[in-house]
Amino acid sequence: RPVVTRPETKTIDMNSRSNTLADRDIVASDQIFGFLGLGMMGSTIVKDLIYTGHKVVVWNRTIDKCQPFVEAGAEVKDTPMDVVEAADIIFCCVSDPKGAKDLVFGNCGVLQLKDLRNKAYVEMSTIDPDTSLDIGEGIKQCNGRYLEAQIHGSRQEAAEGMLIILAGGDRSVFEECHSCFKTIAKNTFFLGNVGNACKVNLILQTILGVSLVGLAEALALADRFSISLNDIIDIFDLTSMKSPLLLAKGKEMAKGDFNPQQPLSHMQRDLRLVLNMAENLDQSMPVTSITNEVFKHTKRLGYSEHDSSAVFVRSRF
Ligand code: NA7
Repeated sequence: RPVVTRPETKTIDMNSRSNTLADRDIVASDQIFGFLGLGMMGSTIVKDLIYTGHKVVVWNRTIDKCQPFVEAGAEVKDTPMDVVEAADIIFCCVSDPKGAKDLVFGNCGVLQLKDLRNKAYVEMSTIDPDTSLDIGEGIKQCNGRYLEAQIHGSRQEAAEGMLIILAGGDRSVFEECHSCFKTIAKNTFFLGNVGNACKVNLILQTILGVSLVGLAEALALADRFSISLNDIIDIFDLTSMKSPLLLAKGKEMAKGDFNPQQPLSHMQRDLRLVLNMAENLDQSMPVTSITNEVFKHTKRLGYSEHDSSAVFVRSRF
């Protein structure tokens, strides 16, 4: 069993800007935007929203993470419910479906306000379609509007304003979020009803997860033959199989640099959600099942917080 050092905890650099932001010609909406969840993704998004002139009210479970945003001009609230009271459109960006549901249905959660008329709720946390339908229904029952806006991309892509937004639900909310989405994403898709965007996001994650395990196994085999991994990557780059992401992940595997761009725990969470969806449809996904087991095992080895490319470590055993 390898000795695993935890990846360095990064704090957000409030002064960094993506190169593309200045060229985007963003006219900030004058609505007040609430933001629940200041993890790596949430922080990066809120920092850019403030920079492009949006009025932002924030909350995070660990309150210390709010401080840099106060200094940058955001208002901080004590509970999710307080954020909803103060804002017109509320974004949520937390780790998983359970966290996303807690913030809506839990103590001091969004629905404690009871009357959400003139409010809109936008779910950015990666969740499954059923969770999104439940959240959407809860918001609707209190007369609010709901949009799922799944963010596809790594932390680096978030820092560069190059995410892809996959949205489903209330089209008017989608349109009212235009200046926010333009700030953080290179492309935005409206995919119809609630649930559709979650499905598309998880389908894309399936492609990514399966590809990473294939890449890791192939590089581990090369390593057993003592073939230089850098040579394999250079040759791979010349083939029609190459993709920017697989090249980048291959280089990380070769270097053993697993700085979390997309944490391994998030990848395994996504595969679990995919398999639950497939189970409900009796859809057979044998390769995805094995891929999930591989990520699960790598988690047990201590690589939850590392990048998904750390799956290479397990393949080398
Ligand atoms: P991080 O950096 O791991 O941050 C996770 C955030 O979620 C962080 O703000 C956590 O608060 C928050 N969180 C987690 N569970 C809960 C519960 N139960 N209640 C309240 N808040 C919670 O993840 P990322 O920012 O990279 O990713 C966030 C989402 O974007 C994820 O779904 C990705 O797939 C897309 P904490 O600071 O720990 O108190």
